[in-house]
Amino acid sequence: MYTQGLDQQGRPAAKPDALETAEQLAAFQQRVDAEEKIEAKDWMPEAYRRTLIRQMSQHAHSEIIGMQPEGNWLTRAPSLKRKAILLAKIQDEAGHGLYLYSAAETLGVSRDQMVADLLSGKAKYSSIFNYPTLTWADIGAIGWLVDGAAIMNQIPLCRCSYGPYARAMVRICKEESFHQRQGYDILVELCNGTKEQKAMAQDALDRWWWPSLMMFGPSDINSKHSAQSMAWKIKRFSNDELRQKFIDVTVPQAEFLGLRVPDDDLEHDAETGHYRHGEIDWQEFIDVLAGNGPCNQQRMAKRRKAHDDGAWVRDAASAYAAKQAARHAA
Ligand code: FAQ
Repeated sequence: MYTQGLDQQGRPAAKPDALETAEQLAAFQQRVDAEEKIEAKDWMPEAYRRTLIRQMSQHAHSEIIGMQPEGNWLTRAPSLKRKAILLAKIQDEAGHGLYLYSAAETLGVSRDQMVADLLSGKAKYSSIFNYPTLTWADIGAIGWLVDGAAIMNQIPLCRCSYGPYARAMVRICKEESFHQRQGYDILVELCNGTKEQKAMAQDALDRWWWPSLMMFGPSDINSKHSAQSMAWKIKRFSNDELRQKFIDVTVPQAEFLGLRVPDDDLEHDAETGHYRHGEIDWQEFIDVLAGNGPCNQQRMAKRRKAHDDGAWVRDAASAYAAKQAARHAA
């Protein structure tokens, strides 16, 4: 299907930006500045559409790939209650992926195309999901830190200028907030448990702390999209601002657990009220984005296999839809 503004593959058409007049761009910016929501059928600059498709599809892919590290512990959760909770959380992540694919489809790109871009390696997903879950405490750390970072980044997205994305984020944030608490609850229990359980919690924090800080993206000076995305009110805060908010909220939570944040340079600045933190290893971030993290290959191989294994379901659904359509036409 050919949708206006898109090519036949469902990608934003290579419509030269030069065809967009200064008046159109100014009127668009005025609407954004006035905090009006931009809706699917409204005129928008092609670069705005492309930016949203990139960010929203990356976000959706992250939710889908993000099920894998937790799925690893479904059969080994320490109790039936923990298993049921984890299963519900993972199902929520799948749901978030689906809302986000649907919201991105309102921009004209097809879900098939977005999935093809993930499977071919063209589209990214969050760096954090390329790290392994070695112990049960990692499931606690994912909820506490990864969902915690996700919430910090995503609450402002509820006020994103693009209506369908902003509305999808409202429900997602409510669910993420529940996820964050279940992760913290796992760690509270471990930290109040045996010496070995507490050591397991500390080890999880040691391994997940820095990758969680990297979730917010490159530092502001290296963030190529931030300035434009903030002008368009897709992003409301810069990567470094959100990272700082996350650190300020999370360090006291670690102290409550009796755990040590693995950063020798971490220091509370009484004057600013913020924590100063040590240097992030950006080379590690670049390596993970380049496909060389500990689990990149495994994550993509599993995703491709799941996609191939599901081909019969898609075929059956299409055949059924065609039969229904034919019956309807007759
Ligand atoms: N990983 O110029 P910027 C979750 C890329 S959901 C990989 O700063 P931008 C729920 C970026 O795409 C987690 N790539 O880019 C859950 C760009 O590359 P490109 C996902 C990254 O877009 C919990 C380049 O670097 N959340 O956790 C990362 O303005 C538990 C330059 O960066 C979202 O996606 C990264 N960490 O800001 C699920 C939220 N950071 O495309 C399961 C929505 C940057 O030019 C279990 N997204 N890159 O080749 C955003 O807010 C933004 O896209 C940022 C990046 C903040 C991630």
